[in-house]
Amino acid sequence: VDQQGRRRSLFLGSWIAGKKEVKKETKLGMAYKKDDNFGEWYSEVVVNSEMIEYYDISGCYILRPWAMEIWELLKEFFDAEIKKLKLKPYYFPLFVTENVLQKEKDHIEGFAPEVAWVTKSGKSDLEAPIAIRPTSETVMYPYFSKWIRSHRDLPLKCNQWCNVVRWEFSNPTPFIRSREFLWQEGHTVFATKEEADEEVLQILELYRRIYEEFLAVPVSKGRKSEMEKFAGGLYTTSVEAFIPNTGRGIQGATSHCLGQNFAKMFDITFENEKGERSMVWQNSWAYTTRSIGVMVMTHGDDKGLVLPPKVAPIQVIVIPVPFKDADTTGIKGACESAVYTLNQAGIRADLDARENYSPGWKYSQWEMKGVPLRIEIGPKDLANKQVRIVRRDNGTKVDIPSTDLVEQVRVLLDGFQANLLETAKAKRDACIVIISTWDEFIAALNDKKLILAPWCDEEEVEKDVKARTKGELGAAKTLCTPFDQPDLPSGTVCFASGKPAQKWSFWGRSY
Ligand code: 87F
Repeated sequence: VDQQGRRRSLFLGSWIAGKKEVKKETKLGMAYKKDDNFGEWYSEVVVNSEMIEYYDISGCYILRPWAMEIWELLKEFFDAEIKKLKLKPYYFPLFVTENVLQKEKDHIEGFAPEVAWVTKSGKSDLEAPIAIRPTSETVMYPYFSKWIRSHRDLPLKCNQWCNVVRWEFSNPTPFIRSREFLWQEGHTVFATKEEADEEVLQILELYRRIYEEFLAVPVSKGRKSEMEKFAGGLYTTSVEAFIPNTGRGIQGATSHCLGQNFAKMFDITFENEKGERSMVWQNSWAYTTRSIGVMVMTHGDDKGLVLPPKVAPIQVIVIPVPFKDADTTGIKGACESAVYTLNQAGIRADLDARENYSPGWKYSQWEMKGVPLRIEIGPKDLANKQVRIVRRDNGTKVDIPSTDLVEQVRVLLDGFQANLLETAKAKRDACIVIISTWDEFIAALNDKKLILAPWCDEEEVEKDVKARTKGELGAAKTLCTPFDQPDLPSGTVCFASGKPAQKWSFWGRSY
């Protein structure tokens, strides 16, 4: 698909009847509808909302302030939380030598095609090619080995915010699958498995909160199957979201217990209290700018983006509505004062005082950008000492006295945030089907459902399901085994093998 061709916006000219002049306004419109052509709709939303600009390297995107400010808000929350857990900030180099990268051989094997290499400086070949980090285990762990000597050096808790490069070949999508992306990667080292186990879940809970409390996206916490876990680790936990329009699951973030595999490979040992050499226990965990894409897909509508207040760079946009011989100065003053009052109360409000656009044009632009609340102040509002507030999620309008501004806006923003999560949860839940047989499984899969199935938990069976569902849309696989398990009556059998079921797992196609 021609990426550039997706950058489509409608240019509409409007004729003001009865007037001599033609009032030319370019209007950003949505050409695609979410339910008709989801892929094109998504590309259009991220571009028209000014989050993304396409770039001339496939799979690479420019993140504009409207996206970066969201990332910064997520970062602010997460960074403060992990600092409470005593994580320290680090920055390791972007580059890694072939030698070191290969140290992780068994686990890097499947990933090798995605590693990007630098082979030249200017016109001359480098002595040896240098890889660009796809993740930083091999960059960091040789130094962990050096820095850790005794139990007094533990735990070591490292986090870095950075970019990574994975040269993907399948269908690049802004935020969701890009060849370079931003993330945080946490790498921690403990003396005991118990400490590592505990942290895996603490971090997973923070990831749940990012999705549910900030992005208003419902997720399931769970454990990955042996096939789907990070092969280098002991076990993998994740938060999993679901996109009803495509019927695909999407991994929101992962928190791994690496066990002692890397400790063996990189010789990370310490002298314990008894003076004996012991192997460390490690974790690693990450979430990425993909989370922004999941949020866009979940809440966006045919008018564009819909932003949860907690991550909206602008929560309230104030628009003056002067018409006829209105007191323009008075209206502008009332707007400025509203913005000031809201800002003083810690609410992200801004004034759109541009004079070369009509109020109507501004309404659609801020709707496109997903701003939760719009405040309109016109002559009538000015006279009545009130403002009109319009909600982006359901379009409802209320007139409120200016004196109640802060209080009412707070109530509306909280309600908005809660409503988005509730609505998304209801839509997600409506897609969940509990099945018990292979035929029901296939029917549900074709119906774009999120499938909860009793499973024998055997790798061979998951392989078999993958093989039997292979096709244009991609194969079905386990998304996770949710921690929240329904009853599993004894005698329940696996939907795919007929063997005794061990657990309920989520299955489906995924991103
Ligand atoms: C792509 C190329 C090379 C994923 C890759 O999940 C290596 C890899 O190791 C690779 N894609 N992975 C697994 C990453 C595991 C782990 N790393 C730290 C995480 C969380 C953060």
